[in-house]
Amino acid sequence: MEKKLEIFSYFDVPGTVKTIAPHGNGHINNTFLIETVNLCGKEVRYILQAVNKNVFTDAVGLMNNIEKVTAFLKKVSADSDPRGIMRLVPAKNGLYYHIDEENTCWRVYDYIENAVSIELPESLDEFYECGFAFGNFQKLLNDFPVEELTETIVNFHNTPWRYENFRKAVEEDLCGRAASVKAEIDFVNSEKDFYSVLFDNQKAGKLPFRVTHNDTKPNNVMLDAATKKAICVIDLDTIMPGFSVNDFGDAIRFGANTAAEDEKDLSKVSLSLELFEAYAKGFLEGTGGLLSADEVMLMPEGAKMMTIECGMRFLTDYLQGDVYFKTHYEGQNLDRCRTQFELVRDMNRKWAQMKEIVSRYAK
Ligand code: ADP
Ligand code: GN1
Ligand code: MG
Repeated sequence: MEKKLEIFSYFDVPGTVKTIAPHGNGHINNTFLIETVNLCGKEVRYILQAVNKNVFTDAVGLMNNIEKVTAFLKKVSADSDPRGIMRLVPAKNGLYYHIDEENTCWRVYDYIENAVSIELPESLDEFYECGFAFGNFQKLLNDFPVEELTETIVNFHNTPWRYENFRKAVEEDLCGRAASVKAEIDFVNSEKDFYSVLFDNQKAGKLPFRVTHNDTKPNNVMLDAATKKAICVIDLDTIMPGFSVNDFGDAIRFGANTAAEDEKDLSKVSLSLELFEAYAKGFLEGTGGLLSADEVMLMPEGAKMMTIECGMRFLTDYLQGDVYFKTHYEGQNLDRCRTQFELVRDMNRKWAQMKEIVSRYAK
């Protein structure tokens, strides 16, 4: 904890640090909750984060994106809740980050008080709220000058590229694991004709690029602890041009699954159509009518795309020796990939119902 204390001292925070503890369930960055007592004796909390440098190779570009996006949101948002937009705490060097001697980029955010982030939603209303928050986020950023954004992870949701990358990982088989996951590899190959569907629609003029969040897990939204109303969209590292339907879909793959992302008992995995609809309603109401009928009709494709893509990414990481996603036990990426593929199978079975639900919302 010594190191974190030193890093925190580079930020412009008056007062004394009381405690530092690891925080949250993110798969990428290292997140810590810092409790301080300010000069008036009041307890003030912060989030200290080390940006994952294996994942984000241009941390400065990433931090510039976050500065620009949060400043833009401040201009366009009518929200009166001060917790509604993430606030970066300035460093003493005049920037909003500190780069340490190992070239790791650190940042500090105000801690969002009296709030919770959820893993699996406990009610339809909670998931509706997450949908509204991400839909509204897309609406607020609609006029953001996209050319000012650095692409923090190139090809992030380019599923055909992800598939090529997966094929390479299978061929290289760095850890000698490919033979033991033949069924999973065969499943990825069996869906190969699907991977270009969104780009095909984009080329046909039916699916525009928008400024999207690209990592819309429910635990990337803070809800008010008492009312469970959405307060703030967090985890702003992957804001880039993308498809609206992927911001819809990534939340479905995580939150409308009836089981946890790493559930071992696959009989527990299924798509809840009730949660699917609650999120769709929230998301579309949040966008305030921004999306075209074509985009709305492609929401099921977004859900399936994000689920199979994420499964493919977990399997690729398993084949490459678990070097990308944080894992807490051996084989966790394989468990994660299996739940995603099981969910895709269930989506295939429920395809007509998913289409029917969104068709009710298409103008
Ligand atoms: P990762 O990129 O690793 O997912 P996140 O930025 O999503 O990292 O942070 C991990 C978790 O920490 C979030 O899911 C949330 O629970 C918590 N968290 C992050 N930032 C804040 C904040 N400013 N206030 C309160 N909780 C936060
Ligand atoms: C990662 O950072 P986190 O935990 O919110 C990942 C997402 C995956 C998700 C799978 C930058 O999200 O793309 O969908 O794990 N983020 C990055 O749970 O790769
Ligand atoms: Mg996160």
